[in-house]
Amino acid sequence: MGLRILLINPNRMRSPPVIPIGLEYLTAPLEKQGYDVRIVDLCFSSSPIEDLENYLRKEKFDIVGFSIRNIDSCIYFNNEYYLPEFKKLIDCVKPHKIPIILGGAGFSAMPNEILEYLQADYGIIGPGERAFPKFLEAWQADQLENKIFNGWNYGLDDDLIQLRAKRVDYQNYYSNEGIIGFSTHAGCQNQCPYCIEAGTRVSFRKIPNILKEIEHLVNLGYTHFHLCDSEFNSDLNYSIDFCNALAEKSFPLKWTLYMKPFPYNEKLFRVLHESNAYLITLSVDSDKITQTLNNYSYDDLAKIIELCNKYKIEVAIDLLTGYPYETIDSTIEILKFFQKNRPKTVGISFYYRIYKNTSLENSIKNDPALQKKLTRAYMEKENFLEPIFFSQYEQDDLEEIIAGDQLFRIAGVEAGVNYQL
Ligand code: B12
Ligand code: SF4
Repeated sequence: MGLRILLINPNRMRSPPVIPIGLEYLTAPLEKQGYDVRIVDLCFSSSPIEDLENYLRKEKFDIVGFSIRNIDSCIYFNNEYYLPEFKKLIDCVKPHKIPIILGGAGFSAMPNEILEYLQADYGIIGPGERAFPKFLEAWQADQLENKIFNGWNYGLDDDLIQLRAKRVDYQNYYSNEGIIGFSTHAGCQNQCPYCIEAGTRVSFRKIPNILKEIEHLVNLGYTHFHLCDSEFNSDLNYSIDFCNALAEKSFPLKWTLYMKPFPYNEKLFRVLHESNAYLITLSVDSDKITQTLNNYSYDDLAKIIELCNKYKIEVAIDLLTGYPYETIDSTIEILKFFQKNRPKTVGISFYYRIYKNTSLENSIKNDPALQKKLTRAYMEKENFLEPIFFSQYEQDDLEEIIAGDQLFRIAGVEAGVNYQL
């Protein structure tokens, strides 16, 4: 037997709870290498530190991995910052002198800063299916060049068939309004200037393998799914092929997905409908520069809403507005547009969470006028871990424009995600 690996899900955010599929997806490639893998899921634990300590006392491990999915809740109103809670869990592992490795979407956003803050030993950014086994090989051979391994260089292992739901108690999630995730690809080539995923290398899973994964879950009785791609439509042909293949299977399921406004065509919406997609969350910016960078315009938004109506798919807009140098007229224009071209809902965010190594960070760094519109003081050696947002509006400004129209809701003021609408 090879190494004994403990993978920990410290994510206790439960509105809604999210199955740690990142850790599940790592299990198969690690086991393929002969490693012994355990998952400890602390999501529903009422005393996570105690539970983790008990687990560590019971068994011996060669390396412990933490999945850092969320740094914080990313929304200004009622913001929650999770790293201090994770630090306490990491501190429990320290006395056992077991090396600690970090990974996950949150970790990948600011790996150096998080590694230092949490005082962990190593980290992998981006997808881990290929990178984690490579890391372990180099680690055991004492050939590591850096503490941080770049998983984007390795991509996904498209030969894997992920037969999941063995090591995580799905019932707990299902009965608390959590739904089952699956992914078709990783990465996004769009250029949203505030986004930690912008420009990440795209790699795809093989469609027949995804269908086997879904079939396995459906056979276990799970029928409600959330796509876990950054945005579904990175490659139009692939998206259409996936929907066609899923529709052909006629599984008794429904699914919801994130999409960006480009690329698309009518066929995409037809096959989405045929494959039982019932809700699209569409990421939209009112800022025209960002729209142009990502190849779409108001015409595309109008067409997408029309096609969703035609094919009976609900559309929920995730709207970001008030980007640096954008004017209030631009915000009014988009809100008026949605009043006329009505989707199911429009969630409005006008506070931009700032992350290191994004264009937004660069703009803020170079313009003291923008620094005056931050939600906390901009420190000389700002590391952006403790949540910091840019906003040029007050809630009242937006409420005035919305004027009580129930179509709109301000993100974070009320809890809930789109599929719970
Ligand atoms: C789909 C999604 C959702 C869905 C999840 C549906 C579901 N049932 O699973 C919903 C809508 C529910 C959701 C909610 C939220 N989300 Co969300 N979500 C995503 C999204 C698009 C995909 C996440 C995912 O599952 N990916 C697929 C899996 C396989 O990948 P993964 O978890 O990253 O794991 C891989 C690697 O990271 C790595 N890895 C993971 N763990 C580990 C551990 C080790 C040791 C190693 C070596 C490697 C490793 O290997 C894995 C396999 O390749 C990401 C963006 C993104 N593209 O990552 C945002 C994202 C994770 N979400 C985010 C946020 C903020 C939230 C919310 C807090 C929003 C809110 N305020 O309500 C909630 C949190 C809910 C919760 N309980 O945690 C942010 C986190 C940013 C941050 N500040 O940290 C992200 C990054 C989006 C963004 N760009 O801002 N989300
Ligand atoms: S399209 Fe979505 S995932 Fe891609 S860069 Fe923009 S916000 Fe990020």
